[in-house]
Amino acid sequence: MQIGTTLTNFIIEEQRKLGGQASGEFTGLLNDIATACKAISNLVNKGDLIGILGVAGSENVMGDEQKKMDLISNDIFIEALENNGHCGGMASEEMEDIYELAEGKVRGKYLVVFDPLDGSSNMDINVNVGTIFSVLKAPEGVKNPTKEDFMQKGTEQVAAGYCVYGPSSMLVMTTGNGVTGFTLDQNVGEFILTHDDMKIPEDTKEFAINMSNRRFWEAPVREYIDNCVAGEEGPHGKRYNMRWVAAMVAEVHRILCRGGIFMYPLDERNRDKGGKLRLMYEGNPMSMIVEQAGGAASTGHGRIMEVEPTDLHQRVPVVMGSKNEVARVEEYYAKG
Ligand code: P6P
Repeated sequence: MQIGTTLTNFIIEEQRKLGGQASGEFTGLLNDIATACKAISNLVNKGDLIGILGVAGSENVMGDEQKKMDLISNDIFIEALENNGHCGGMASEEMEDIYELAEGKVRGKYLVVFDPLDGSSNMDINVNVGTIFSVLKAPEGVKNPTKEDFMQKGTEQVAAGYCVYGPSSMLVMTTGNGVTGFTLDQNVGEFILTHDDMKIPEDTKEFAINMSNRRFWEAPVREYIDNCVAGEEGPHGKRYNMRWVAAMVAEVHRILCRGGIFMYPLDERNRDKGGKLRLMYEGNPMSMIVEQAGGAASTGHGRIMEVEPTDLHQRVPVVMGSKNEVARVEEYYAKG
């Protein structure tokens, strides 16, 4: 029986391509992230058998109610990343400030920003949830990074990825040379290469947006979606399908598999906050993945990865997926 290419082997092979310049620290970091995702997958799959559903009785810095698994997943990431000397600091949706490694821990040169369990409200209804991660480099020589050291544009990311926990657990990542997908073999305990060089079709007939917010949308979004719903007779001349899973990881994974467009635009409710989704650990990592797979990732007016961050929990409007459909939405915004 063939084991296949494990994520560990794949990462080591990627390091080997870099020749002698690679220290192995990046390889170690990605393996630490994979270990965290395996541990989270193991718990997510047990659900109520181990009493991990429901709320934790606390809120995160954005005032979102935290689920038990939000906090458990956050702790798993911290433990996986702070003990091996590859990570110099972390930031997470579930922590107000950056996480400074405990005294005595060896600090690596990479900063990791993550949403440990995106879409966690789906846990209680047994629907997809996921982990999103973004890897930045700490400024040269910085051993005790500050929040300012995390304030890097999405174009500075050295790696990004997600793990979607669904019928199977899949880790999808990029280090800047395309997008690769690995499926977790629960019995072997390894992520196995199953999706080499994932590409997003340039066109699509499938959109993902929370339609219940239509009355809050700006005019360009309302016009674009109304014209999608108009079908073949409408100005887009095609019949669209709609999906909404309420977990960005699941929407983006579907788009990587078969194309589509995912939108969480600015609306009347979230305008003063700058949007709903967060730039550093949702918008930027998913934008790197989508662009590396040949798609586009826009605020509606320009690349998400060009947005200059000023806060760990800064929000950003999101329009990402099949590049010709994203361009169509940008035309609606440009028309005003
Ligand atoms: P709504 C999950 O809470 C999340 O941050 C994204 O993963 C998801 O796409 C979106 O919010 C869902 O938002 O308004 O439909 O609950």
